[in-house]
Amino acid sequence: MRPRNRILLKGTFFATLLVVACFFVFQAWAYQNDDGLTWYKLYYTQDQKMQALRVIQELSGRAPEYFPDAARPYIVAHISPEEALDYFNQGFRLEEIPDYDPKHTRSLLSEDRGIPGYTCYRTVAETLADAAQLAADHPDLVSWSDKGDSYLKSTGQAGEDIWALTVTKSSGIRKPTLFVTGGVHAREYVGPELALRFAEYLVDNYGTDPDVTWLVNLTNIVIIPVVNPDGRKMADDTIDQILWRKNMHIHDNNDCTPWPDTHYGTDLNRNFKYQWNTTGVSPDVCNELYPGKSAVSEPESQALRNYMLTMFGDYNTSPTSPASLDARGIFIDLHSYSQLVLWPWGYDDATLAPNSTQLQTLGRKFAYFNNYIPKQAAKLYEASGGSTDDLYAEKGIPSYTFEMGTAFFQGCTNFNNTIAPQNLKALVYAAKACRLPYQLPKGPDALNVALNGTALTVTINDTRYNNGNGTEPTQNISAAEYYIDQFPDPWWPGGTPHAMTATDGSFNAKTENVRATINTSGLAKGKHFIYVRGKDAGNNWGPVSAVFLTVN
Ligand code: 0X9
Ligand code: ZN
Repeated sequence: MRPRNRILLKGTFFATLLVVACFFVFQAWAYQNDDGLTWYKLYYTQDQKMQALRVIQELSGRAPEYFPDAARPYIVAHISPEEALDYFNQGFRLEEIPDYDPKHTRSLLSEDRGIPGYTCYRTVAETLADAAQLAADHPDLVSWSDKGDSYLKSTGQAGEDIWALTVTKSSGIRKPTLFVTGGVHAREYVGPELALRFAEYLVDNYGTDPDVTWLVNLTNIVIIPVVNPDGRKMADDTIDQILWRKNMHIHDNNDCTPWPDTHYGTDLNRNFKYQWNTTGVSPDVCNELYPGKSAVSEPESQALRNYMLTMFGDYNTSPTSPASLDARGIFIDLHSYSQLVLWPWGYDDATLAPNSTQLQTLGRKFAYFNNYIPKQAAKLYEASGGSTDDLYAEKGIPSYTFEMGTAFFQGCTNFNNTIAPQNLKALVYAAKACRLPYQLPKGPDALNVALNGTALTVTINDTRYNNGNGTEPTQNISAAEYYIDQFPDPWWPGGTPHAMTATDGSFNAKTENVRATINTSGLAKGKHFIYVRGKDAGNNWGPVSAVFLTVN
């Protein structure tokens, strides 16, 4: 945190006017540029919105940016001491910005979007607006709905709703759920952006990419991009580099000033029910790990918890007995940073989750895609009251934390080139595997699915795990098969499998090229799905990959 000089001017106007005037003169003297102007933040209230817009116009190029969506909205303005006093008298609160760099910011006059200096990340307002637009543009694929209030909203202050995006093709069929959350911790820029890009990737490739198409047809993909919008608005402000983590709930009338060095709020990832307030927490309301007054005390965690408990079946009888291996659904909570894939338990490093072996297999599979280290969450450090422990404890659903990247305010080059593409692949795999998450990850992947006329070729590979923390057992490939339009799933038995053969004549390796010739007689004209999967010698079928077959 760079040092700052924070001066908030408030109090009775007449009593302070003289002091204030002297102060401005001093500040202007201390920080003014050669032109006699000083950089200030002009904070305004919701009631002063129109007034703020007038100031921006009035100052023209001297008010290069503003933050209408910040928890405390403000304008950045380059003004004289006389102007500063004038704005103060008009009701603005002023705070000088000693080392403001105009080159760092987006211009008010342009169409620039994103967090200033980190423009690959949409602000809270942009994220919510773009998600709402995605739903408006694709009503058959996307819905956008309000699942509750943030703390500030629930207490009648500004605040936001907690919004959920569901990507799935409207139909009456049963679907398993992949649930993805981002932005539980305000300062972690990567999560919300990745979550929304995942939704956009699915929508953009629906109908052209065969895997995306069946995934959206047959899966409920539910995404809450910003679980903690109030806190994230604080962290959207890069002039101050406010590394806000928690929500915006002030406890015991303690606002924990001087922030940004300490912060008020509840750590939402310590506020969930299972094992609440047992490990990795602090009773100090100003500590980053303050877990709240009681389990699920915060409106954000209530909204998230109530909603997530409705979207999954119940696959365990208690947190201490293994969930059924037929469980359906996956939960991934996107955080940053540390390049880790983590699974329950998080609260205790001496207790293995009852499905620890299966959680580890899927964790090593995710880590194959993002190249992170897979491990039990509590082996990083013990932390109670996380949402992933809670869902796994309640329902037996495999639940993961991705700790992505290498910084909270992660640079955009790394995000765009590495973090986003790698983690998108992990999320697509999660969408495939959520049909049977305790079984499919043991099986091989079907890759390079290609059709040349009626000649179908595929590579079946059993070796795709990250072995950076223990080695996942792998087996030779033992079979491969394809289905025409009938998706192989225990919910819909009776599809017709067509066996494929090893291109080299025998199934005797961990990676096999396989082939078949598709008999298209009797198929209706138009587009068909060819679904392919492979099996290993441990009798584990892997997830499906698809290709389109067009019959003319
Ligand atoms: O502490 C957290 O809530 C997560 N890390 S973060 O840096 N994003 O704050 C980790 C949660 C995973 N659980 C455990 N380590 N127990
Ligand atoms: Zn986090």
